[in-house]
Amino acid sequence: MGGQLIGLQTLAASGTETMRAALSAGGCSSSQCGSSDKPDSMSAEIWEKIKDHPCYSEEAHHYFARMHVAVAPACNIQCNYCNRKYDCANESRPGVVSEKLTPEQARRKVIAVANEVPQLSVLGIAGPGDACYDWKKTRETFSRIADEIPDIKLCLSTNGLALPDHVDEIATMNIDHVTITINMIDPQVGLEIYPWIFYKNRRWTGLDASKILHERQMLGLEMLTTRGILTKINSVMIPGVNDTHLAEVNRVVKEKGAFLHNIMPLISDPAHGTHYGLTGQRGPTHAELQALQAKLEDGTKLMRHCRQCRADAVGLLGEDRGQEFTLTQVPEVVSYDPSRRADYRALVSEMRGEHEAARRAVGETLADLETAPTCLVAVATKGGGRINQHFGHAKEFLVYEVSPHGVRFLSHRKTEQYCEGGWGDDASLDGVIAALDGVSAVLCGKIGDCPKESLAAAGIVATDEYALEWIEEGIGCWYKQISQSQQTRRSA
Ligand code: CLF
Ligand code: SF4
Repeated sequence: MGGQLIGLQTLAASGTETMRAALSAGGCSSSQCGSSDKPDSMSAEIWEKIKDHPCYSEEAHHYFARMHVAVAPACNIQCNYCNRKYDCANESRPGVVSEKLTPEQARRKVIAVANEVPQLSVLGIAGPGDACYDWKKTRETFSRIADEIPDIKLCLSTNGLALPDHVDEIATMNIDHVTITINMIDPQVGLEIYPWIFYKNRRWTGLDASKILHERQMLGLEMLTTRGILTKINSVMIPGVNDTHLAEVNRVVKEKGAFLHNIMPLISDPAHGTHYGLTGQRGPTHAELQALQAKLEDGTKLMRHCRQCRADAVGLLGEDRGQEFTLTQVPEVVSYDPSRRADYRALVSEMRGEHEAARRAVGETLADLETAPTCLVAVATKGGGRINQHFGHAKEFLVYEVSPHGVRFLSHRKTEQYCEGGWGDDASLDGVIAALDGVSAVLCGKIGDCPKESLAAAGIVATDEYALEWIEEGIGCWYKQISQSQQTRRSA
């Protein structure tokens, strides 16, 4: 195996033929089935809505990109994990300040990105502030952009308080995806999260505030469900405040038709100056988050690939190209050229058919390994569904669970990049090893002997033997190989 490693970013900058050749490299060619294949668990109509949305479909996040524009900074509630100097922590990573734009500046920026980033499929408004409270700016931004790029998906995130006032317009504007942050369905729990809200021209505190917010969130969710708009519920997991309560939240939002539930860990830091940061409220550990996700397995479908991205993020979920598209770098006059996005989509449509076929084939192969134990495998990828990133360049690893039941995405683990400017840094490698706790193997596009030996000493197999293969295919082959060699050793 081996060969040149090609990321989607490179592909996107290439001509159509180069894109085709590179996207095809290393893949399974046993099937010609198309991307219209939908999972058995959903209708064709829903699949059509989510198949290009990187947040609503885990599969789509390998191929498609989102961008956010921060156009609606006003907010009508106070959350204890926010101090308003930073992005809205209901959707984005706290402690980050995004570039605020007018609707016209946002239009220019989105067109500039759409011309350069063919993976772009979704435009989101996700703070700072509340997209529904600052509705005029949200509406103007979406309508300007939808006029010029009609196939871009519009997506917004809200705390829900002002949502019911705008659901009818949301429906007529073809906004197919709405995120509501719901941290509680019991106003008593809300008392510890929301010190006040601003509603009907006055400020409400205490249980009244919490009750109003809860009722408005439930009403908004029901109204969206009735209109067939897909909803994602974000819940910030706050240990000792709502962590045990979130199972109940999951049950209720499922009942009310939510499509997806995204449990986000509270990120709390005194430097952020938030109430929780200053009072020492901790966020959940990785293990606590995973334990809760495991408990919710049978409830509303869970989102596990959220990156808590910036309110001005641009690119695939694991990357952020926002700094390449700050307002000063965007031309004063821009005109949209749809050709590269169209070419890219046509190619992805072909390739994800192959990917799906490879996934199915892996499932069938693994089913024979009845007695093999479940393992966690980490993968370094630049996108496209392939094992295609150099170990030393990875800033995150995707972690999959593999067993005779198949290969299943579990989570991502962020880490410091080990290799900068051609040199590996031992301190960073210790961090990478710590981030890979519990993982049996790392599959990557390339890895040197030195990190490979250190990983082996920590009990982690690292290999580039599956470079450029589909992620599930590579993991399946590795698993089959080690399971069979273990079996041979046992019977010898
Ligand atoms: Fe943006 Fe949110 Fe739409 Fe996605 S993000 S508004 S649904 S387009 Fe996605 Fe980013 Fe997680 Fe949000 S990874 S923080 S879930
Ligand atoms: Fe901050 Fe968002 Fe909460 Fe408003 S809704 S207080 S911007 S975290």
